[in-house]
Amino acid sequence: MDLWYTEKHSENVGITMKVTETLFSGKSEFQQLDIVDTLEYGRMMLLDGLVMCTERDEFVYHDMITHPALFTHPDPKQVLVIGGGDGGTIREIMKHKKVELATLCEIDGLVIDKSVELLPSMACEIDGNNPRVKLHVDDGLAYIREHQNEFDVIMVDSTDPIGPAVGLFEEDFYRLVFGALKEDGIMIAQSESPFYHAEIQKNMYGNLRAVFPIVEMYQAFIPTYPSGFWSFAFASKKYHPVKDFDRKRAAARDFYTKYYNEDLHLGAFMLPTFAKENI
Ligand code: AG3
Repeated sequence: MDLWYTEKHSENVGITMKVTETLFSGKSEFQQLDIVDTLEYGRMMLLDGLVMCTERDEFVYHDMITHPALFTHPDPKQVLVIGGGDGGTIREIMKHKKVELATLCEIDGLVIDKSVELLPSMACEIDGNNPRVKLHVDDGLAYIREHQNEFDVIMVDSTDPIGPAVGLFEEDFYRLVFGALKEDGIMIAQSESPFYHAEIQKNMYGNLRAVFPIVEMYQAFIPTYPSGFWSFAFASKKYHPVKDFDRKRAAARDFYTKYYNEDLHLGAFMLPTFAKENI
């Protein structure tokens, strides 16, 4: 039998992959979770039918949601990840020796459990064995309300703004994030595709600008996401991701990054005209 999975990226376009095996399929209190094996991209996690990550291209997303902020902030010690239950973001954060503690606040415990079981290359640091990682199964909004003025960097590793993540794109949430950061803190959030999601971006970046003095967009090429042209928001109280970037420290990193490097850090903030119009 030939089994193919399609995620529609618009009414008329989608991405289709040949599936060899369904490893898990089930519904949590929050969403539908599926983990399947594909011929081209390896194991793949879907939430409510949308591609979250694949073994083959997750390095792009997880390098880019973490390293630009961690090489801009001079001394990131306390880091919070909201969402990110697959563990890929925490895995990259752990490569930074300056980080004393990374907290993962994921609303859906099933995503963490199934990632540890079925996606070990991503979830290797969230299996409960790393003392520098703290796991919290909780709503991100509720969590940061109780943890004001605590973090150097906060990364919002969310799904699209439908379902449980809607609140993570709103101004009220960004105000709470602002308060949860120390006075020179940085927030990163995945910010959808400039090609397909102009309206979502305009709304999201408007909300960020209402709260943070420095707001920039940067891009990454992620083959399995809508259009492949993906983006992240860099919202900051003090440090600018290009002007305050410590190129020497990034170049001297003592770990391998398959996507990120000190040249790409700067290049990622250079945007095509149509993307600039969304921020
Ligand atoms: N976060 C999901 C990005 C959104 C993808 N959207 C889509 N396929 N329509 C990824 C989580 C990885 N840690």
